[in-house]
Amino acid sequence: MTRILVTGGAGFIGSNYVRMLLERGEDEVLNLDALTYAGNLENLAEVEDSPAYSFVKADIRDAERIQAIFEQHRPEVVVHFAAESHVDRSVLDATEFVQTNVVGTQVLLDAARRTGVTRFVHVSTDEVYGSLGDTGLFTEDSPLQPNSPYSASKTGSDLLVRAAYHTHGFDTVITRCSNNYGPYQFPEKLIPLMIANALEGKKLPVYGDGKNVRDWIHVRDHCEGVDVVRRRGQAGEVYNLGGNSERQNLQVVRGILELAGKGEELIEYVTDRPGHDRRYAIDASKVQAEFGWEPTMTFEQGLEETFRWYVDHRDWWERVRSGAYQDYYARNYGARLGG
Ligand code: NAD
Ligand code: TDX
Repeated sequence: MTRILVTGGAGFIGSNYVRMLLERGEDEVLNLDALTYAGNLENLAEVEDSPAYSFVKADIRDAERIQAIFEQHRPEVVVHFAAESHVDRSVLDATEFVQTNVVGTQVLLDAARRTGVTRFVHVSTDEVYGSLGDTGLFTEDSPLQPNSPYSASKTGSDLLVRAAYHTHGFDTVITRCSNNYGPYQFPEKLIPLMIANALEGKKLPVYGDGKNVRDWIHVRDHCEGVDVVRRRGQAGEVYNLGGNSERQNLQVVRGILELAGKGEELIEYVTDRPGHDRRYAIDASKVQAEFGWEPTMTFEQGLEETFRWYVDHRDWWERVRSGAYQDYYARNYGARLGG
């Protein structure tokens, strides 16, 4: 059994990853999460009674507290998901992005190195590479050209992880994945937002011309990819993970409307996101060649499964949509959406 400390395990991808580890039953999991607006322990209700699971509420920006937790629990491996993750929020205010994504990552690296952690897995994103034109794919050697405060802060954290390896010989690996979707995704990201709005008969706010392209991957495939890199990745290396499923936003939105049995009149074109990256697409051939990992779910299969999940878990997303989230929704879309 490996003692794995997962940061951000109450969020979307982190909770899917924790569930996967506990269902497999090979490791002990300590979930460290500050429970921001995006962190919800309900996501782990099915597995929280497992004897191999424990939770600690802590903020990765708090160096003293983080050091004490590492000294007490002595994790062997860290898998670092915790982050401010939504691009639109970073456009409105980048402060928390710099504090959590950059400063928080350095706090974790320091505590992990000082307490003898043997491997640090940093979960990054394809957005660090910037934007593509109509052709080509991001490889691990593509230049880092982030365009949003979110992606710039993720790039900052990637570079600090890289520096910990090169300067201190600390064992780190970095994964860079494309857009995730699936159960427990906070309904501010494209797919769950559009599903929830379609189910409620609300307008579906499409930014710009709707022709921006994302490479979609089901969260379970991403979690498998992170785990293969945790077990088999080489120290100091970066591994791209992608879904081989490029879709224009409008294709995604139309697919959701079809599943919901609703018409295109619900689509509303709204002012574009400032600095909106046009296209992301990932070349994941390195991880495929070295470890045989590849995504297993087609986008159409995954979207339908995800749609059903949101239909069956309406109480979950209605609860998370209340309160603080509503304030953000009004700030981001208030002036953009008519009626
Ligand atoms: P999320 O916003 O759903 O979850 C983030 C989690 O981190 C939450 O549980 C939150 O409470 C926690 N957190 C935030 N600030 C914290 C702090 N200061 N201290 C401790 N915990 C804190 O995010 P997600 O979509 O699950 O993304 C997880 C990771 O994967 C992020 O690092 C993100 O950059 C990366 N990633 C996401 C995607 C995607 O499509 N969602 C794609 C590639 C990479
Ligand atoms: O209301 C919307 N309307 C719209 O047209 C929203 C929320 C999004 N969009 C567009 C913007 C993007 O082109 O949909 C696309 C996807 O948007 P998001 O779901 O916000 O994802 P993205 O900006 O691509 O970033 C995501 O993928 C990389 C995650 O949020 C990041 O955490 C991850 O690193």
